[in-house]
Amino acid sequence: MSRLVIVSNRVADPRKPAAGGLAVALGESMKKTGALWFGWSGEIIEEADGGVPGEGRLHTEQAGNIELVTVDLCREDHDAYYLGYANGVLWPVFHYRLDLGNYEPGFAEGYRRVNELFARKLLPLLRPDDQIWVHDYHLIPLAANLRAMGCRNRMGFFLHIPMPPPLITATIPHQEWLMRTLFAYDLLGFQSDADLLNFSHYVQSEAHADVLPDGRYRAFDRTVQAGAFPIGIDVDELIRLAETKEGSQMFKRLREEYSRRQLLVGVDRLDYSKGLPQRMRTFRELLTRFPENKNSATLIQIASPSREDVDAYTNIRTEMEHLCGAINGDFGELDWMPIRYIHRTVARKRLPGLYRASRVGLVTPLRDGMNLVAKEYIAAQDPEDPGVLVLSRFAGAAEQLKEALLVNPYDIEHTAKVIQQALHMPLDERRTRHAALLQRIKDQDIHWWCRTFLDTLANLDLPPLLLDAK
Ligand code: GDG
Repeated sequence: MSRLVIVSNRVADPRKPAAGGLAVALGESMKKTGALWFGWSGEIIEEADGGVPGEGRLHTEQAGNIELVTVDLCREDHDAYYLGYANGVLWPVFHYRLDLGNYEPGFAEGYRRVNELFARKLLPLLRPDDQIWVHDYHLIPLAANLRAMGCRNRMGFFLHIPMPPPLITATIPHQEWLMRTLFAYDLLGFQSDADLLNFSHYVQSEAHADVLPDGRYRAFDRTVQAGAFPIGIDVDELIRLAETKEGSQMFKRLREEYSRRQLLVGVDRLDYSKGLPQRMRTFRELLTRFPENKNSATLIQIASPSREDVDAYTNIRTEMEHLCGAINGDFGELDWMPIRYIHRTVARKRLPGLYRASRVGLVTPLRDGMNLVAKEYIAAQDPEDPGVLVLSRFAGAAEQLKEALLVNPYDIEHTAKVIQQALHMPLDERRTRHAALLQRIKDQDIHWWCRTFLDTLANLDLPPLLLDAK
């Protein structure tokens, strides 16, 4: 069995409780074969302390049979690669926010430099039969760098965020180069069929790629397989967490506190892609249009701090504080506030109880690769008395979760009506919808996702051409 090599911007020890679902799931795959996990250490070396662009010290740590190898970045590289090109250009544009793209000269160069640095540091650690799985928009050109250095291993790439339509992609500075580098992989994974279709349109219209009879794409003297692999969650872990002492205590406390009221919940990173200001305006519309919700419907919104050194994130924080303050000021009573807004990260073990106590889960991003909160909300429900998921049709999850109430989050009036419908949905209908949703997220959970991607990569019938890659 070949060894698995994971490359992602950040690396987590899968044995530690703070590690997210992805780290745990990848950890399980890695444990089977032994593995190497490579990425940025999270350390930034200032110029005054010897940080040099394109250079970085390696750190190695053993976590069971998984080797964690990380590299430091100097300030200039970090700012251009991570804050600049990855989170100031690719993140907004891939989420259709051309207005938020910050196209400063030097960002693309820093991004290239760090990917080249990663390739240079990783190459000597590779064995000939390793399978390499690269994650996300920070590292798109990594395979091309590795190939240029002579690497012939099987390489797959998974894009966690949406793939936009061709003309949106075309706005990205250096996009021809960037998209061309995707052809250095053997397998490309997207979250949804819509993303796959956008990729397919792009490479056919902009790169004049041929679609081969077996569905692979051929351009730039390379052939690549592409597919939709919707990421899932660890459903069993969520159910287990909901049923732990702490989970059920959280649930009971909230149910008691809100016994005469209806709870709604939102859990998001504070990111402009998540549609939070629109959600707050929709909640205000709900209270105005259906006044019986006053003194009753309460929204708990957790907005965990994220990327606070990027300007657009500071702006959304201010906007949220203003909106929540205004809504609470206009509608609040001495003993009731419509919105409980928490701008902090809440402990993971508290989330399932919170989801379960909430009659409605609001997952209304303006654009989202998948959105795992939608799946966590379903997994945490009591099947006998489940809540209702209100889900944006612009989340990748909407392709799978058709039995949720799907909304257009830009349409505040209509979304408010749908939330009202969710608050009043009869028990029978709630159970039927929930059962179908739960089955789907169980069938396609995080373990299914890892297995399917890695099996596809391992079983690709690679023609000799690929092994002679440039
Ligand atoms: C990217 C893509 C794709 C949130 N607040 C807290 C907290 N969370 C956890 C949630 C969930 C995770 O963070 C967020 O996952 P999402 O999928 O919703 O969104 P992104 O972070 O944007 O992730 C996305 C994903 O990658 C996977 O491919 O689905 O589309 O954008 O697990 O529960 N966890 C804790 N406290 C919080 O306050 N403990």
